[in-house]
Amino acid sequence: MQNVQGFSKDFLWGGAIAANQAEGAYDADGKGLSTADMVPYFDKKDYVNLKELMHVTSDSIQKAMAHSSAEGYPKRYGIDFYHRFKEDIALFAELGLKVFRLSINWPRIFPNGDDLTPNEEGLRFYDEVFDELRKNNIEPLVTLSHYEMPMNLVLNYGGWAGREVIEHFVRYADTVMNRYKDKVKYWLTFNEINTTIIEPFTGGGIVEDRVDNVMQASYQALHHQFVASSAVTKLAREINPEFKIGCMLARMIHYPATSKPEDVLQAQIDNQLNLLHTDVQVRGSYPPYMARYWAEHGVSVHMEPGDLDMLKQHTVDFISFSYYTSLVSAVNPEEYGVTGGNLYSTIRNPNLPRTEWGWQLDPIGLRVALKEMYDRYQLPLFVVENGLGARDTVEADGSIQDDYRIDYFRQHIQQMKEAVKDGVDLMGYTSWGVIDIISASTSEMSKRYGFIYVDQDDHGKGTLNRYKKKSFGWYQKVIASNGEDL
Ligand code: BGP
Repeated sequence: MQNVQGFSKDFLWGGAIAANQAEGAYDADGKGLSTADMVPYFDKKDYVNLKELMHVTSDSIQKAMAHSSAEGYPKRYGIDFYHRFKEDIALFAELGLKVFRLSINWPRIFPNGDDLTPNEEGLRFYDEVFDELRKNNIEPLVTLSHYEMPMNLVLNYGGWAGREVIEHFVRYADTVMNRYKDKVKYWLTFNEINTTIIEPFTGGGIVEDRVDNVMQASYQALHHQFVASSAVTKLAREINPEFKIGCMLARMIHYPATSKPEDVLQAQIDNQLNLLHTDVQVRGSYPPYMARYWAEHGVSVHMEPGDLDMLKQHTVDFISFSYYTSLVSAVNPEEYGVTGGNLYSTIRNPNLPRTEWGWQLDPIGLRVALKEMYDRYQLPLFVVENGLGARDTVEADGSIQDDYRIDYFRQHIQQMKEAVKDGVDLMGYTSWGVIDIISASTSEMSKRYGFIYVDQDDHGKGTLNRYKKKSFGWYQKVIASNGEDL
């Protein structure tokens, strides 16, 4: 029976980051180049045309591969978490985090992806990080691939469109799950797996100008990720039956622009295309609506014998997702104005405020998403990303008065609590960018999410000192009161 009063007493309050946006040290201790290392700082501030912002081409890759420093490539230097993790984890402990979501940087472990033996120095680094977390009573929640893969797999296998990548990923997962089997219990296979369709390079290592048909390549890559994810789930259960394996979706809830049935139908289609991913990973099979969609778009996904069985037999233990904004669908979208978001732009919703980056803020949408996903799957849910990207100002006295961030979190956590009272089985919540990191979509440092401020500008200048923002004390109170004191 759910606790109608609010969050369960073992609710996992936490914070999240990703290796490629935080660690830096992009070529230290044997690490190979990753897809994230190819993304330059982008000076144009067109936050609506995100395709352009996140776009990586054969030419830009060639340039990046020849560029042998971190300058101009912010994800290569991150916030130097690689060298400062002890200081950061001490701050997380002070904040009261019970769980910390991070990712393992795949090319730190297998620099080329297809190497047969792992890089010991990379493995040692995560041993130290997990030990430090455990010492501070913080449970790690680990994503195996968060928006990066070894570049060699992109150049030589076509990224995830290449079937061989499954075997390389499984070897990587086998290595780290065995190594950390007593240190890590919660694992996610792919961050925002739907990104492979929306942003094929970031999600699937697909260079769009190197394939004939981007949509075809993306769905093929996604299929390989589904199979890899199931194979890793199977393996995980053999390595340690106590492991809990989750899928991870960028939940993009679509509202119809009007009550016109055509718009309602369009919103339903868009919601289905988003939930396709959890349908496969939770229910264990492709939903019936995909056959027609693929046929109408000339997509034909090649599947090997045994693939569908693998998907069926090894489904996840829990569902995690990110939630930042809601989207709007219309049968004639060109009749409306558009706004940004980090994965794609959407129609403007006149009922919602927007950030400078065009993200529409919708706390109630989080409750809707939670209820609807629990209705659909009846599996424990975990909100593993939610947060506000904003520019912060350091006052003359050194303080950062981020009341806007407190308001954002208060409203979202409030709605989450309502969903729990509605009966949703919610395991935990990890706020995104618990400490300021490099933005995934814009590579800016100045789009900040943290409760902890990092002194660094968009061009990598600054002391890298960490400072507590006003929101730090607020979130500390929220955790200490188990979500009662908002
Ligand atoms: C999610 C990603 C994160 C992340 C966050 C905020 O889609 O999983 O890696 O950074 O969005 O996005 P951004 O950094 O673009 O503001």
